[in-house]
Amino acid sequence: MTRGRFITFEGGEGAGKSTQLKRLVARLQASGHDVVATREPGGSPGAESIRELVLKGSADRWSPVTETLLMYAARRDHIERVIRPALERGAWVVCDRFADSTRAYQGAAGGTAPDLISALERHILEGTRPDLTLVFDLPPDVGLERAHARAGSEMRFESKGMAFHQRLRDGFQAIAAAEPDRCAMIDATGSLEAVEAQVWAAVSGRLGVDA
Ligand code: Z5A
Repeated sequence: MTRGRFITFEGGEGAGKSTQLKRLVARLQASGHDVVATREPGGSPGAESIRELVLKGSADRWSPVTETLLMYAARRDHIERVIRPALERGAWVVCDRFADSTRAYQGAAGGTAPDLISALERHILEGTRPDLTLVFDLPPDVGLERAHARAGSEMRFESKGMAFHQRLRDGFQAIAAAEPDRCAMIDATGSLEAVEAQVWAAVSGRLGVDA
């Protein structure tokens, strides 16, 4: 059995990841792929319980280091119970946020030491890394406006202030620049159709899928 493919969607608030993830999943399914759509923090029952803890409450409820550990506790459960079994049976796993969000939110924007994050990546991911990461990029004020306009979003991170969100954007850009073979930058400022076209070009071009 060939291992499946692992695609992650990353970027700041309100960048349009969830909207585009649904479109990509529909397109991959229409072309006959077994697709598992999932998200972080969350994606397994235990990780969804941790999501409740980490996304609710005041902006300073958890320190960046505590958040890092909570994100990695959730991620380990998600990997063990959902991501790895799906990849092993040959499915395509499409995940809304993954390890780069910890590097950007808790690391670049929050100040958690890069050494701690690298050690967690090594010991907890144990090689479960994305084949392709789509990094959605747009100015933080545009993303926050979109996120506020949409009902039902969690506000803990959205309420952290513009300087935090600018460091976040810089952090994601740095990740994409450091790993260009894995990461594709997506200009998220365009129309839904324009962004979808960029997503499809990256997935079909880099992973060789037809539709
Ligand atoms: N987090 C972390 O700190 N560390 C970690 O390791 C991980 C996560 C894994 C998850 O929250 C939070 O966890 C997240 C980071 C942190 N921070 N927050 N808050 P979430 O799952 O509730 O939300 P999110 O991941 O940040 O996504 P989002 O804010 O929901 O945004 P989005 O998924 O990128 O966007 P969207 O929901 O698809 O679109 C937002 C709105 O814009 C919506 O009304 C759309 O209709 C509209 N939209 C979308 N695309 C367009 C275009 N192209 N033009 C105009 N309008 C658009």
